[in-house]
Amino acid sequence: MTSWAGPAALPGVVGLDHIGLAVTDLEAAVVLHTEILGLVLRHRETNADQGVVEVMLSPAPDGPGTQVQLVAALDEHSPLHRFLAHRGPGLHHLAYAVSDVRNASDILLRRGFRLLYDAPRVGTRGSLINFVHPKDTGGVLIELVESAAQTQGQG
Ligand code: V0V
Ligand code: CO
Repeated sequence: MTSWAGPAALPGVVGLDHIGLAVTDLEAAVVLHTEILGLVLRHRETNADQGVVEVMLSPAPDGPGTQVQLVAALDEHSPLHRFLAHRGPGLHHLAYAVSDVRNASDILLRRGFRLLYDAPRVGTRGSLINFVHPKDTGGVLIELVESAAQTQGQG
């Protein structure tokens, strides 16, 4: 049976932006996802604030759609380094596209969820991001992403 969001549900979730995979060997993971699985490499970026090198790939040749984000630790201080040491490579986070990351974070905070940052930080391609603690969301690290286009009022 279809369940519709109630009035207290999070507003402005506009899509599943990406699925984050923690990897130890970024170049091997890129080869797997492009040469074997046939995804298209769309973007590569180092995010020192997040302690990661990340690569965005898309299964759709004619548009980005939901993407796969490969994330590798930049150094041993990275949260990714800790994750890989404890749990090994694998699914790391789910990123929902939201129309307003501050608003979404505030609403979740008021409902008792732990947000990792007091204010959004910069994510891939100039997006604004925050995370909900995995212990509050059934063991899944949830990222909220407001794309740069949305921030600039273009989308
Ligand atoms: C840790 N835990 C996770 C988890 N990371 N559970 C599910 N998914 C994850 N990704 C669990 C871990 O197994 C422990 O459970 C517990 O949480 C505490 O773990 P910990 O090792 O002590 O870790 P903490 O608490 O020091 O740090 C966990 C958090 C940290 C989530 C707070 O990883 C963090 O700050 N993450 C946000 C930043 C991040 O991940 N950036 C990389 C993506 P047990 O064993 O006690 O049951 S960057 C990105 O996506 C970008 C740039 C983008 O998209 O634009
Ligand atoms: Co991400």
